[in-house]
Amino acid sequence: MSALAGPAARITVSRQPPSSALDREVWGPGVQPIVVVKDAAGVAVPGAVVTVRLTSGTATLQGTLSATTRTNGSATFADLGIAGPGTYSLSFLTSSISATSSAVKINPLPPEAATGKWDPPVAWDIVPLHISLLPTRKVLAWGKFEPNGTMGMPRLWDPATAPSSAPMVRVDTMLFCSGHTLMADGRLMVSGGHKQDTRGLDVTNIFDPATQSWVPGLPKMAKGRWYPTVTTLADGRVVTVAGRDVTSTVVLIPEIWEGNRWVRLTGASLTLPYYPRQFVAPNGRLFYAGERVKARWLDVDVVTTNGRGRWTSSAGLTHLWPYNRDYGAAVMYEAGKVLYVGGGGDPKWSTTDPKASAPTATAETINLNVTGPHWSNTTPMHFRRRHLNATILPDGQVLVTGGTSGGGFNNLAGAVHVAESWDPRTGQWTELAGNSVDRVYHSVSLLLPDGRVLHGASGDASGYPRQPSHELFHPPYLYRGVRPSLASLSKAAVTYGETFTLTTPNAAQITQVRWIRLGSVTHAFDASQRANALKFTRGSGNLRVTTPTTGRLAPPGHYLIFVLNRNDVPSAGTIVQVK
Ligand SMILES: [Cu+2]
Repeated sequence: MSALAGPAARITVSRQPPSSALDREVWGPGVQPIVVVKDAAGVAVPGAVVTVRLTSGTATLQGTLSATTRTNGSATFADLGIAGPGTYSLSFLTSSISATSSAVKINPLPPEAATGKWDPPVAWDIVPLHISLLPTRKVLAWGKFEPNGTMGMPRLWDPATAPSSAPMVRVDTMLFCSGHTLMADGRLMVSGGHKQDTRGLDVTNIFDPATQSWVPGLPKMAKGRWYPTVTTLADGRVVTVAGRDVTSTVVLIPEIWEGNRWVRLTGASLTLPYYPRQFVAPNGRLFYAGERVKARWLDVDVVTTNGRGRWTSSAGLTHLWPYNRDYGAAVMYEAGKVLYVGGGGDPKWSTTDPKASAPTATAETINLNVTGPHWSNTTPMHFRRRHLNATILPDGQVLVTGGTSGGGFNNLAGAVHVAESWDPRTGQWTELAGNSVDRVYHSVSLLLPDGRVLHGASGDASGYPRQPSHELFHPPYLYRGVRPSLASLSKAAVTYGETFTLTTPNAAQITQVRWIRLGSVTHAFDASQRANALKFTRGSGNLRVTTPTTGRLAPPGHYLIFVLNRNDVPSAGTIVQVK
């Protein structure tokens, strides 16, 4: 067929670029230019390589700057955009013929594209200081007290509605100061609870999002837990570490949920502070990142003369900042890579490690994928913070919100409102817009499926102001023009090392695919969130995405999957389960 066409003699623009767009915006697939190449007799010329450039000006044309004509003589550009405000035309060139597009006006980015934006506070009738995103896309949250001072009851909130009207989900134990995380099957494990301050209950509560109810009659733990951390392991078992029991004694022995009951890991006796910041590592062990100066490994299956379980450490696991990072935040922002940021500053904090008089702005990272891992400094935040929250964003950056720069346990005078984000590619922090409410001790942050971040709560403990509200943060990526859209997944549940199909009209524009595990947050730590960049190949109208090879890299459960373009603009998230 192509042999019938003569040399290219005529080129026309059959679909013009957008009449206006934002600086650096990746134009949507519906306004990417199409050109048609024909020979002198009007016969379509296939296989002609068409290049594009700007006719004038100092701006930069971005994206893939060539396209090849198909059988019908048309060539569709994939991901063009222009960096640099102004008005431009594109020139399409093949052989020695060219065509010029209509004008494209490139508008400067709004300030929010650099700083993001906060919505005004939204009222709750409780302080949502324990908060989890469920696989149903609803949010389960509870505080210490009801407005009338009785025991706090969970609320099941649909983010499309007003939180003050969220229905109560009754539970028979006080879940304040429990530990919680999403389980492999999408239910929420809640370990321990509140007898009174510093005295924990030994109860197990599991919330089933499918039935919107609590599972009754579960076995109890050996010890009460007040301020424990609960982590879902690579094989779906769940381990509860630390906290205080009903006699206010620090619980030394972790317990593991396996076969629907708790088993004590008596070989792993260790004094750890409240809400240890811990993660499943690529070696399958649990990595305790802090707040103690020395990080540690927990092996839940090894058996020693002391019984099952063992803690170990090594020289590189000692933090560079030589003080407790109490109420700092930690995130595993990519498999095996942990950021520990801020914390410290309470001279009365009860551990044997050295204590600083003011919180730190410093941040450290560790890569657990290598042998002999060690902490390294990354750049410090612009503000000292404790009681900060750290949230993994769809673009791979880590958002830090709230906290206080002041020394002492919870220094309201030092409340920090300016948010910051850390880019793992550069190690740099960027100052973002500030929220309006002091959110310090008992504050939370949670990534929502649409890519916004809920920052809420604070207080609800004696002596500190109650903040029964949240504010939504719109990250800068929501102000950089049209977002890619993720139409569908070929399946709702995937296995490890599996390749599945993700349908998106932006397939030709996607440069990253990332999933982030659903969050479950309290006390400046999310025990459930973690992220993986996923490998993929581009097809026509779809991507073939490959899941991590093992639960050690991505513990089983539900993740929000996002696709991103080369301008780091993410789609909204779709929930997928890996098991
Ligand atoms: Cu508390």
